[in-house]
Amino acid sequence: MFHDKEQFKKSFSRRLEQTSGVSFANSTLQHQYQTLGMMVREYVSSNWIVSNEDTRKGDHKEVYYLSIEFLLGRLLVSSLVNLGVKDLVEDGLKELGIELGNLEEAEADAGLGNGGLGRLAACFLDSMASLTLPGHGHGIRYKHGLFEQKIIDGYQVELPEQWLRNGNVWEVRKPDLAIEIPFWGDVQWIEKNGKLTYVHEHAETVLAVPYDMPVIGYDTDRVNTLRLWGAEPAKNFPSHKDFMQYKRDTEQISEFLYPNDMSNDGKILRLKQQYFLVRASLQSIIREYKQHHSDLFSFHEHIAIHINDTHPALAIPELMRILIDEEKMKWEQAWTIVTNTISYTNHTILSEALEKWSIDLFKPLLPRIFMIIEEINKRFCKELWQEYPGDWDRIAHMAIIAHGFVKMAHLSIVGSHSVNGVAKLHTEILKMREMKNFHEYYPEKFNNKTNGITHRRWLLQSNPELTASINNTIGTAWIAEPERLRELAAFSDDSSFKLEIENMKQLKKKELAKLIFERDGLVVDEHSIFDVQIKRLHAYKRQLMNVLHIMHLYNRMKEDSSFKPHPRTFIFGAKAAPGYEYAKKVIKLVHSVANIVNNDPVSKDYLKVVFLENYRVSLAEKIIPATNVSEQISTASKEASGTGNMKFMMNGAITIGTMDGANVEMRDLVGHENISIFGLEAEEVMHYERYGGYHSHDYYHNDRRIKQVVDQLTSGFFRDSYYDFEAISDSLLMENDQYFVLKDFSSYVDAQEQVAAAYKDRERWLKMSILNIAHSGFFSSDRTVNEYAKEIWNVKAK
Ligand code: HBZ
Repeated sequence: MFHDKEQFKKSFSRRLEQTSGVSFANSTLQHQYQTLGMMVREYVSSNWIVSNEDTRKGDHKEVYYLSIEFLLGRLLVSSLVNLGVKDLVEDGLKELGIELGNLEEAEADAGLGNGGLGRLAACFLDSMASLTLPGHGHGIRYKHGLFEQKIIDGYQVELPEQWLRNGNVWEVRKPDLAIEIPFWGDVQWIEKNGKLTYVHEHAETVLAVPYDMPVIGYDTDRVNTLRLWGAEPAKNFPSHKDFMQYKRDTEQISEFLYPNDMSNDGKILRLKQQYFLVRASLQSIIREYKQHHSDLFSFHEHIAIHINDTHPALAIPELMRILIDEEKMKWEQAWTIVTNTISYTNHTILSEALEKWSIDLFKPLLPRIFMIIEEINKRFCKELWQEYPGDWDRIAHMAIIAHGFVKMAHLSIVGSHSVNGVAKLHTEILKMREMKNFHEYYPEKFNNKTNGITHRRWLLQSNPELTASINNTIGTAWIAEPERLRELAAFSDDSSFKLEIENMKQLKKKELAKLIFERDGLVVDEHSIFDVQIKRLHAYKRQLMNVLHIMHLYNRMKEDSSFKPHPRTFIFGAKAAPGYEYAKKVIKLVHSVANIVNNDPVSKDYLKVVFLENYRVSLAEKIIPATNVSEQISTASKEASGTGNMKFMMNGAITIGTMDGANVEMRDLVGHENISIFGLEAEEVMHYERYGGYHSHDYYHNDRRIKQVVDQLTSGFFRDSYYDFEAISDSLLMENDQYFVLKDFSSYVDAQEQVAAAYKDRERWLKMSILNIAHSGFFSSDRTVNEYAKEIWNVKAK
């Protein structure tokens, strides 16, 4: 069906009419998209079956990646790229009068994640399949992904996201493989055949129904599976309950993705989601495993289970439960299997994000799991007592259950054989600070796996023009071995390659300028510097510092008519968690600054501020290729890695950033002269945090530029929002500027000036840009996933 163009055209038109029930001439984009989607699924189905049967044979180790989020984005074009049929399809459709780009837009983003953590899971799926690793995902099929953001008068408003409105062509519902999940009830110990065993009585049961999606690798027959679980009422619903009420309560479990990245709100529905995911996934993994193994004694030799942050950490007590209660193993034996099966990635050191569950809430919902965690904790504390006799303080700090809470990070460390951070600096901070006690006790468990991104989506698919230039210059071997992008370094002084790089960027900027005009009616100068900060809105990511810098540039222009900066378009995209008031004020501030700067005759030809509403994966794919300057300006030590930074680098943007997360490794690779680094370093930040000594008032009083912009927040300078920015001003002055915005301001301004100077020097800029692309291959998630496979999972490519 995709072998030659004529054949493709024929099957496409025939199927379109068969499946949509309208004539080709009357078909809509949605009909056309659905038809092409179905054709792709059918095309991969035989390879999918072969891969699945291969799994069932059980002659090699498989890995399961458990994640509460998979931020997949759109799948049509990435599937066509990975199958190597994109050009053929694009040409064929064109001859039928259809633009592939329009079909692409007919697909809703699968936005089943908040940000970096969820997108990382999606990149890993792509890499595992492309490397022919037998690796599968398990997650939740949220009916509504991350909320849709509308901006009204500069304020964020959240609407429910509806990605399933037109169905989902990529999924196959498998009701025959549904699994019952019990909540609540009581645990009774009874004697059975002379042995004490437990029964879980009076539980309320929810049905977990799997929806499978094929994960198609690049240039390979391997098709892995992403299994997403949906919650439905079980057959035997509790008789004491009203059915409609019971139905609502069960379906609620997979209704919404929690929109809080970072903050832990301790809600019972969230805990239900976590156990729902874990229990369904483990049952399904073990059910398949048992098709070719009679017992679970060597489970860990055949299966690796990875938990993406602590959200699926209940996999540890749940697997213990299965081995002890169902398989009747001894505790010690079960524990060996569990710890050798599970591995854990930590994504943050921010204390407000660390998950803990109050016992009062946990114990009634998951009575048996709670008992098992108590036992894990008891045994762990006993071990600690032997190692550190009398050191109560240390033991209390390390305990899994303490002060009425279950600490999920502690459970994850104790119950796994590997704990990894997501960039070198982050892993060092984990080892030396945040998890110091655990690192001392289990040094062998800790390791680093610097994050990566799939270069297929983030370069081949989103920037085919740049991809073509690279191919013309160094050939195509880099696609299978992305580190070979380094061969581009030899062309960093080549004037014809420079010209091509310049042209490609210009093309993408033109496309983005058009999009901005269509969305907002705003005309931006295509030849201005496109300076971009796109990521979740957070105090530690310091979008505020970026805005204050824009205000400062504006103030300079107003005061000094000879100051004419190189024209710049500042582009923002960010969702704020719905309950995060500060973040919402920063969004409002971006709009208020835009209002002034974009309209004042003094500044409007030099400075433009754009906020792109409803930032998501598909929008990132359009923004990143068009970017000149990538803003990665978090307070040092706070951003575990960042992955957006890598996408920009791979598309030839120059980074302005702090020594934080993976920025540090980017600088080491590309060289300090090709990246603009500024601000406090992690050690300095942590020193201030521990010992004090930073007083934001000093910076406010001693730097006229700072005083001016901070005063403007509350002085009536923004006529439309007189009281809005008091909280922001307070965070900087009254609350002593927790994220060191004022402290880093001056070095940020200097770094921005250097970036502007570098941009003016065309030769230098293009050389920097080429060298960034050339050194970005390390950040392919293929490298990352290979490291996980070899050093943590012990799984091999097929
Ligand atoms: O994970 C991010 C880190 O902030 C970022 O530095 C890193 O690059 C990325 C991948 O490792 N963390 C998140 O995105 N975290 C969440 O989205 C999140 C979601 C739900 C939570 C907590 C955190 O309950």
